[in-house]
Amino acid sequence: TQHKSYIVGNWKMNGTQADIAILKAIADAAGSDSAVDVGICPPSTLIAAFAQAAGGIGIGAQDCHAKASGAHTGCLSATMIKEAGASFSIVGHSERRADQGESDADVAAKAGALHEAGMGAILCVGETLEERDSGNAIAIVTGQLAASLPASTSGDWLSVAYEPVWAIGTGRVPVADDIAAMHAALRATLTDRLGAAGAGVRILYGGSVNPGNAVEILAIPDVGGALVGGASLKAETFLPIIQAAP
Ligand code: G2H
Repeated sequence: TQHKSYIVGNWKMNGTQADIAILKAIADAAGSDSAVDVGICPPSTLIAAFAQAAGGIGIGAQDCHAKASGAHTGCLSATMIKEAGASFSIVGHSERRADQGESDADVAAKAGALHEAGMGAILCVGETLEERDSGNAIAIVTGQLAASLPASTSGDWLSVAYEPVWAIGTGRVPVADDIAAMHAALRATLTDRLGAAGAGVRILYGGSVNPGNAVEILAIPDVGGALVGGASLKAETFLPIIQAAP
């Protein structure tokens, strides 16, 4: 059961109330496109306002805490972002793995919390340039995925994003064969762990996706969509990527 393509914008630490106009432009042009699922993850301060204006666009968070509540200053639980209007969240983005020191176990706990809250998760994995050059990228990234999946998991709420760290915000993208090989290996890990449900999990590619490379990337076997950073911040660059979805 393969789903339709899933194109998600990750706004990272960008965006103010004024940018609801950008969301509306994207929703007007693509929100009723039934051929592709579209999501945007604004900073948490904008989730509620974006959810109100989202039309057919799914609104997600960029992170959530693994616990439901408690003494965790500055953090937000899955049920909090859900109440604000998010239907899913990114977890384990490489910027958080690096900047906040998140481990695979942390990411698995966050994904589990989202599942428990009845939300979707986009679970990010990816190798550094050093790891790519070592020739072990596939073993490293599939190991990361296996260790970042929550223990009791079915398929439907989950997406995976393969984001090579060296391709993020750099304009560099792996060659199509390398993306295809990694996605095939991640698929094998998913079916290994989830059985038949693993076949339906969408595996997104992320890292310097733009209007110029989206058609080629989205046509690669087992690329189920894209997680888009910089190019998702403007309708002029995000819409062509949505339209590039097969
Ligand atoms: C990778 C991606 C979005 P960008 O982080 O998750 O960002 O498209 O800017 O490389």
